[in-house]
Amino acid sequence: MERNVTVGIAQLGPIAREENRQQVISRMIALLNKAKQRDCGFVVFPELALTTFFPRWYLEDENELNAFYEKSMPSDETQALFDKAAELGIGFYLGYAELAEENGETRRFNTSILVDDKGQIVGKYRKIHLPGHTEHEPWRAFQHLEKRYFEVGNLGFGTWDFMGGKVGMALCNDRRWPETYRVMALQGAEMIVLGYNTPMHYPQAPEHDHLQAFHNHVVMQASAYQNGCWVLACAKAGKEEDCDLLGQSCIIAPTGEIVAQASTLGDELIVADCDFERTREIKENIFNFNLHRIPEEYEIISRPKKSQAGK
Ligand code: CDV
Repeated sequence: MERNVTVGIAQLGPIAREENRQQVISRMIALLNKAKQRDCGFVVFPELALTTFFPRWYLEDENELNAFYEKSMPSDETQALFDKAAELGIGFYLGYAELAEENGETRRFNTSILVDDKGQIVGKYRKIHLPGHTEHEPWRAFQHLEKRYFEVGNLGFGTWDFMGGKVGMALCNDRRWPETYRVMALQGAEMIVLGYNTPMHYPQAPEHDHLQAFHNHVVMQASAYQNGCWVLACAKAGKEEDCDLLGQSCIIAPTGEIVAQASTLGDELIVADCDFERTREIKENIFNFNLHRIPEEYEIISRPKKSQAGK
C-alpha cells in the first residue's frame, strides 16, 4: 500500500499585536490555496498561530489576556479556516492558546490540533515543556511568560493514525528534548509535527544568540534520525513587535536530512513528498528499538523529579 503524503509547511511572518483573527486567517487561507496548487494533502501552521506571541508581555488585565485564547475550536472566527481546508481536501496542524473549562475550573494550555481533510479534529496535544518564567522580569528585553500563562499539558505525547501513517505532535520548546520524540516513537510515530516561535535573542545566555539557527536544526535533525521519523517544523518568523523570530521552517527526512527549508522570514509555503515507508530505512536498521534498545539501563530517565512538574 502506498503511504505517501505531500505536505506543506505554512510558515507565517510576524503577526502584529493589533492584527485580528480574521486578518491572520485570511493569510492562512492564502497559504492553503497555494498548498492546493502544489497538491498538498496536509499543511502545518505554527505554534500560537492565530495571534501575536503574547507571552512576551506581562499582562495584568485578565480580559486583555483572555482575548488571546480560543474558548472553542473551531470558533466563529476560525470556522472559515476549517471550511476552506475541507473544501480543498487538505488536513492541517494548528497551534493556538486554549482556554478550557475542566471540572468547573478555567485552565489555560498552549495547544495544537490535527484536523483531517474533512475538517474534523482528530487529535489534540497540550504543550508539555513550557519555557520561560512565571513572574515579571523587567530586566529582560521582552518577557517569556509561558509558565505564567499556561499549565503543563495534561494529555501526554500521543500518536494518531492519520493520512496512512502514525503521526505525533509537539510544540516549540518540546523539540529540544529527546524524550519528546522517543516517547512518541515508542508508540510507533512515523511523523512528528510541530510549530514554533523562537526569539533570536535568549536573555539568559545572549552569548548563544548566534547559535539559534544551528540549535534549531541540530535537535530536530538528530531526533528525526534517532527515531526514524519525518519531522515537520513550522515557524512564526520575522520581526514581530520588536522581537526577531527565527524562520528556518523545514521538512526533515527520517535520515536526518533536510529536504525542504524556508528561505524567507515571511509567509511562505514549502513542500515535500513524505513517504511513511522511508521510516523503515532507520527503524529496521540502526535504530531498531526491539533489537538494540536496552531500557533496563535507562530507568533513571523516567524517575519523577522531586520538585513539582513545570516549576
Ligand atoms: N515558544 C518557545 O517554546 N520558545 C522557546 C524559546 C523561548 C527558547 C524555544 O524553545 O524555541
